[in-house]
Amino acid sequence: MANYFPFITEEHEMIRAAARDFAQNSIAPIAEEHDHTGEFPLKTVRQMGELGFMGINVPEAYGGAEMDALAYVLALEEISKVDASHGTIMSVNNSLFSHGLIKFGTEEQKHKYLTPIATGKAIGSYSLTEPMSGSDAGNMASRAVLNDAGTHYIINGRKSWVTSAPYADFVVLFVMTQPEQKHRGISAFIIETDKPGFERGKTEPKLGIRASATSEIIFDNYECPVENRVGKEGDGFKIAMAVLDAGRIGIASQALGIAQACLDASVEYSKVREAFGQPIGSFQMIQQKLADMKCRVDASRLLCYQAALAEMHTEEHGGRFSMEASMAKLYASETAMYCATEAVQIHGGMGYSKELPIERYFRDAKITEIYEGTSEIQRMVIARGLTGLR
Ligand code: COS
Repeated sequence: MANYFPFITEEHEMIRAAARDFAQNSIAPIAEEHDHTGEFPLKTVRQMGELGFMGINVPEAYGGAEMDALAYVLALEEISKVDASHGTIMSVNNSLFSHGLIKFGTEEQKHKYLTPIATGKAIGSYSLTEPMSGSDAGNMASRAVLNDAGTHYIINGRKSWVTSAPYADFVVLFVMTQPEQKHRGISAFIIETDKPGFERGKTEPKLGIRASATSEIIFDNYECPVENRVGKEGDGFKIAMAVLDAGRIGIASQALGIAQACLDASVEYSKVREAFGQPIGSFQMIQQKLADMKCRVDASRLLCYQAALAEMHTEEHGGRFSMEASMAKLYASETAMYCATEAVQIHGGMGYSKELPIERYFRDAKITEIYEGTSEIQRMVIARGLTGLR
């Protein structure tokens, strides 16, 4: 496909091509099996780390590829087009874990934690959600209390829906240090999961992205050294939200990959499947579906590019890109669900069968409308950005 976009450089094309090759050659042959068994694809994840896909924005000094937000969008679309589970694991290491440390971490934290994550030698997680707080992220029950010596925080509580947690070496955790201050009393910490007081709950059986493992994590008098706090006490909510802005661009790219896969499969099928003596692509009702899918996929891609460019702009000029990130995530995730639904319909019985990956795309698409902020939350962020009202 011709590159119409002057902001997509040769370097961008190289990472896109490398991600596409890896996805098609190394992920495609195992995607179905891992979806079926739910087994975490540790081997390919490590290989993605060696190729630089696990720390695309991480500076080279900490083992990353030191590329921009657009490179991340391009690579993540290609990986997710083949398998959204790999896309999920890649996005957590890149944005949810690394972004906050790149922006708010100390030099020591970056060396110690970014390097293994960016090279794929370690798996990262991000933990904000609790059993009783999801969209209302500022309302959490888990606590961190500084000990008398002022050396460690003692952490207690239970966090839920933590992506990659069953395999995570490190977790960026958000808990209350000053509960009376509500969201301004939340602080961020880096957790090492091999220390006493950290436990994992059962791995969640999920509808989609089944090869990406998700579980609760439980803290029982976990001792976290003060040097593992990220930012100042009380900075946690803003760090969590800033990280989610970057993360939402990743989920938008993942959704875009799923949507493109649905469109590609549907175009091919409509050319070879015949009914009433003609390829079904000759029928106007199929043509309408293909045309609408194509317009939405391309519009989603433009919103992803816009969001990445907005992120790159704020890196130089300050400000926020919350609205652009939410627009990309909202539109691309609803497009993924739309395209997956239409792809199943176009494929008919074969779309419903496990013989083709279409039903996997359908199951995988749904989560993109839920995690890292539901579609309802994205609409709220967009409207607040427009009006400035709370
Ligand atoms: N970047 C930096 N700061 C941000 C921010 C962002 N994207 N969004 C909000 N803030 C700041 C605000 O500026 C405000 O600062 P002050 O305390 O100085 O006034 C503070 O954070 C609180 O903001 P706000 O009043 O908008 O917070 P709300 O409680 O209304 O929550 C929503 C805002 C709903 C948008 C937020 O809670 C959210 O995104 N929820 C969804 C969480 C989510 O995605 N969960 C999934 C987790 S990953 S599976």
